[in-house]
Amino acid sequence: MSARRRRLHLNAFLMEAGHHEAAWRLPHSNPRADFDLRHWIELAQLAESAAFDSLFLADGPALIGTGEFRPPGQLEPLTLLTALSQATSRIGLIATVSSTYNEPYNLARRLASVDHVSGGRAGWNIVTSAGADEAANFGLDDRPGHAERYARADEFLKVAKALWDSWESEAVVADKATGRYADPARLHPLGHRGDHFKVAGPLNVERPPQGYPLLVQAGSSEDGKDFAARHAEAIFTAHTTYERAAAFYADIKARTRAAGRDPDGVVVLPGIVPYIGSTEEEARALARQFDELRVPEYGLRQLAAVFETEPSVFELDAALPEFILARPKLEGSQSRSDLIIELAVRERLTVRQIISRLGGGRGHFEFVGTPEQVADTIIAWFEGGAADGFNIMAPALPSGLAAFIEHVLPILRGKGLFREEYEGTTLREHYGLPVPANQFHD
Ligand SMILES: Cc1cc2nc3c(=O)[nH]c(=O)nc-3n(C[C@H](O)[C@H](O)[C@@H](O)COP(=O)(O)O)c2cc1C
Repeated sequence: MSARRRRLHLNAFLMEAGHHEAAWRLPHSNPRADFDLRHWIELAQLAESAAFDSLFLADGPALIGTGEFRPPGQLEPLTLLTALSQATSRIGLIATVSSTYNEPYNLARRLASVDHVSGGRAGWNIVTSAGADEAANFGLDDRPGHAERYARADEFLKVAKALWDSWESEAVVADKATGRYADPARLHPLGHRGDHFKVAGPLNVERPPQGYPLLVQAGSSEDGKDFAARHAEAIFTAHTTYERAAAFYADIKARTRAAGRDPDGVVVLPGIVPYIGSTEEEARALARQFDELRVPEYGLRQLAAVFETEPSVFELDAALPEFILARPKLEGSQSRSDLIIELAVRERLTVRQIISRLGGGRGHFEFVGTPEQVADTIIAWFEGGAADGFNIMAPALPSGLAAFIEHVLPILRGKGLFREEYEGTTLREHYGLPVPANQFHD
């Protein structure tokens, strides 16, 4: 075992003008940031200047809401990260991509391509897509059920890994003298025939520099945790309290062990939305500024979407309706609906208070305080067994990321908990994770 001190892993989770739903309305925000490549390059270079492990992008193949109250579109993340790979040289590049609305061959190829053009910096945040609106964009009348989506994801991963392995590292000979380009014995067809996919292979992209892109996962239901234990090398997760995060952390490490994998090979990364002020009062004023810009109608619609119901079932000054609390598991996002119910019941929140609490990070942990308090919280979760690092979700971008870098990172570095500069060049190296063995090569 390495005697090296355990270090925090920090991703810059980027989202147009910021994670808060009203970020685009702040005086200094660019409301058109979503499609402005200069904005994304500025953020990527800012995060890389601070030696963050990775950029992280969420995604889904449907409009977010109706667009009435918040920018509803997104650049396609693998395209955006490809562009950003040419404006950076070290930082990892993690894209969220659905296993439900893609085919393994196309997606394995696109991810392998990003890994090649970025020199080994690609990561795939695997999601199964919770929204019913997404299915309607793919020729389906109904969204596939929760268990069905995870069954498909499992087979998807099996096929994608085989495709990435289908070229052995030594497959290309490129011998000009003999005219022999590749060794066919080192190119492996799959002949896969399963419940969801039939894939011949091999891939038409040679084995990526990292073996395969770093496999990240988001989806913290029971099915999601079992899936993560089998496949994920990093997990993005949402928790509103330290206790819930610590329970999740212990659970996921135990499931990973039970799946026959090394629990240290799975990096657990909760999200945190930090509102940073030089005094507590200043931080509270900052958080208030965001909250006052929210349009409650947007929050209500988002809440209704999570609970797969209509906004009209909610009363702003009442608690969540009984039928929401009493319903069996949803077919959409189970962990997020559970999280909101748990938060609402624990803190006895009205609907008005709930949508305010979800405005900054959609259920991720929000923290309002001084740089020292933010750093102390991060350290408490890290050292107390609730996190291996965090997805930093700045409420406004770039200002919130800049504040975190300028005021919080020096404290973490002062305690030896975060790197001063990059020590490796690939995302796997930043995470301290090995290149996976090739299943076709012994
Ligand atoms: C922290 C977190 C982040 C997520 N981010 C996304 C995302 O960016 N895009 C998406 O389609 N689904 C996202 N999901 C939802 C799930 O991947 C999936 O679509 C859902 O059905 C499974 O979540 P569950 O396992 O909690 O039910 C996220 C889930 C979690 C817990």
